[in-house]
Amino acid sequence: MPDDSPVLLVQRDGPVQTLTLNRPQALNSFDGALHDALTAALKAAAADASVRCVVLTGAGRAFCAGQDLSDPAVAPDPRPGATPRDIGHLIEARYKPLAMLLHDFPVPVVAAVNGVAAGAGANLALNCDLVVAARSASFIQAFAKIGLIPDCGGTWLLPRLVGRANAMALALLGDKLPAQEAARLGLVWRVVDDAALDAEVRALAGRLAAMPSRALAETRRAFAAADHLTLAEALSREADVQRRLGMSHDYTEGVTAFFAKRAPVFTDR
Ligand code: T3D
Repeated sequence: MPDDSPVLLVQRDGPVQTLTLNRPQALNSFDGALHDALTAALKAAAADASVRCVVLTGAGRAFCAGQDLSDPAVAPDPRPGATPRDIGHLIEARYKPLAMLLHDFPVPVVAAVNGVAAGAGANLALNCDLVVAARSASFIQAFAKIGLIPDCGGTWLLPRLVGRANAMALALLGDKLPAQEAARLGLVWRVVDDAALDAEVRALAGRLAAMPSRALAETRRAFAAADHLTLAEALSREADVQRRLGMSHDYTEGVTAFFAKRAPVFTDR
C-alpha cells in the first residue's frame, strides 16, 4: 500500500512553528520531496511575521540520516561503464540553499535532536542556532565512510564549533558521537532526558519567541561576520548594528519595560 503520509509535518503553536521530518522508515533521510517540503516550509515561516521561532525535529527514532542513499536521482549506478552521477549538482541545488536559508533565517531556529543525526542530517542540526539533544541521540559525520567529505556546511561549521583537532577526528573517522560527548565538545548546547525533550524545547522556543527577533538575528549575523573581521572592524560593526537597533521600537519597549518593572512585549522582526 502506498505511504501517503506527508514527508514533513508542520505544526503551529502560537508564534512557534515546528517542522518534523517525517520519513521514519528511512530515518528521515532526505529525498527530493523532503528537500522541497522543508525548503518551502522554511521560506514560508521566514516570510510570516507572526512566526517568531522555528523548531526542527524528526519523527520516530532518528533526527535525520542525511541524504537518502537509495534515491534513484543520486544513488551511484554500480553497473560497469555506467556514467557517474553529478552529486555536486545536488549539493549546489539542495544542501547549499538549505544551509544558507538557515544561516540567514530571520528568527531563531532550534534543533530538537531526538535521535541519530548522520551525514547532512548532523550538519542540518549544526546549522540551527541552538541544538538541544535527547540523551540517547548521537551525531555521526558519516561522509568518509562512503567516500565523501562533510557537506551541508560541515567543513565550515565543525572547526568553528569544536576546534580543528576535534573536527578533523570527527570527519576522518566518522565515529558515532553520543549526545553527552557532543555537548562536552561544544557541538550541541544542551542534552536532556529523552522524555523531557519536547517540553524543554517547547519552553525554550516560547522564550525565544518572546524575545526581540531582530536583535537575535543581528547577534547571529555579527558572530558570523566576526569570523573574518579584526577586533577594530568588529567593534565598528557592533556600533553600526547598535545604531540601527537603537532606533527600533523593540529597544524603546525594552528600556521602557525595564523601568516600568514589567515584561516587555517585543514586536519587531
Ligand atoms: O548523494 C550523495 O550521497 C551526496 C549527498 C551527501 C549528503 C549526505 O548526507 S552523505 C551521508 C549519508 N548518510 C549516511 O551515510 C548515513 C547512513 N546511515 C547509517 O549510517 C545508519 O543507518 C545510522 C548510523 C544513521 C543508523 O544506524 P542504525 O543501525 O540505527 O539503523 P540502520 O539499520 O542502519 O537503518 C535503518 C533503516 O534506515 C535501514 O533500512 P531497512 O534495512 O530497515 O530497510 C537503512 O537502510 C535506512 N537508512 C538509514 N540511513 C539511510 C537509510 N536509507 C537511505 N539513506 C540513508 N541515509
